[in-house]
Amino acid sequence: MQTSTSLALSEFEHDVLNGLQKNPKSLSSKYFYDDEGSRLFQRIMHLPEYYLTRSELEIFTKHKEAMLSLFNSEQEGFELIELGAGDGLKTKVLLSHFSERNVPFTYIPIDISEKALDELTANLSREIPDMAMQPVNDDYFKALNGQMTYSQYTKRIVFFLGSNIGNFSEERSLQFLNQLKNCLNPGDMIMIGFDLQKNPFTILSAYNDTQGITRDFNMNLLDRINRELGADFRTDRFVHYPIYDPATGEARSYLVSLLKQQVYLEKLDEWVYFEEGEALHTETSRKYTLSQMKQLCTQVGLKPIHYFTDSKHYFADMLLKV
Ligand code: AVI
Repeated sequence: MQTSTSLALSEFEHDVLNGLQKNPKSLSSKYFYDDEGSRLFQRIMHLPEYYLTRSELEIFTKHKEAMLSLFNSEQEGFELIELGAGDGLKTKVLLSHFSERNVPFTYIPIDISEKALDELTANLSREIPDMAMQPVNDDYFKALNGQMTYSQYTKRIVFFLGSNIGNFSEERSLQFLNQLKNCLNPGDMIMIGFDLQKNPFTILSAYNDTQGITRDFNMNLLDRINRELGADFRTDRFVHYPIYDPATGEARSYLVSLLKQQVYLEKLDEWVYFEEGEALHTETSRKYTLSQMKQLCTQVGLKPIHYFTDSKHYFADMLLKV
């Protein structure tokens, strides 16, 4: 007889069940971003403690002219592909600048959240009406394999901003960069945003804001499992617990069970058990030194051509050539 769990599970169902049944427990941070999670992340980006977005915005504002001359050195125009575009706040600074300069380019934002992408495209169509834009609503790994086709421009510049790379393990980062490189041609470029190692208290506060928005963002993972898998997680029985380890450069977020408890996942007909004090790992946000950044990229054969930083040296965007 087939039990409910032996029926084909979706990737989400499979990963949630696996992650909650292993020891130590962990869930992938990619599952933060349902519509509610994407909305909470937009709020995080405006928090006073979350310096990452402001630092990268400063970099783009300060270096837009230098970036343009590196992107369009042969005046041939380009496709600007942004992976995980979100609200495009930082990129908008560049897009407006390029448009004002009548630079020939097409903007291709790729995002898994349809809502975030709709809002972004509506906003950009209003603010930069003459810009050519081709949004793609997909997981960017899938989009990378299937959707990256040539437009009228042969040169492609891929943006992977906001320290998104920091949410990957080292192995996954190398795999991702390799995969990206294989989709591109010699001469194409990649710009990657890295959060830099700094005062550990500055980093820790970014993941432990006083308004509790990051806590809600982390807890939303449990709410999402409740919504989608009919689970009965009680978020008041868990605590949001972020740490930063300067020895490894890893900020890690956990949800720690405040008591011995069991949770039922109705859709999967499975029980999950937590001990008092047991941790569920939900996210790693890796911070880099400049030499670690370069080493990561050169390991896959990408050539660093320039890096840009903000005035506090909190963040760096590295431009690489394929
Ligand atoms: C999307 N990512 C780069 C964010 C980060 O800083 O790791 C996600 C985030 N998690 C908590 N706050 C923000």
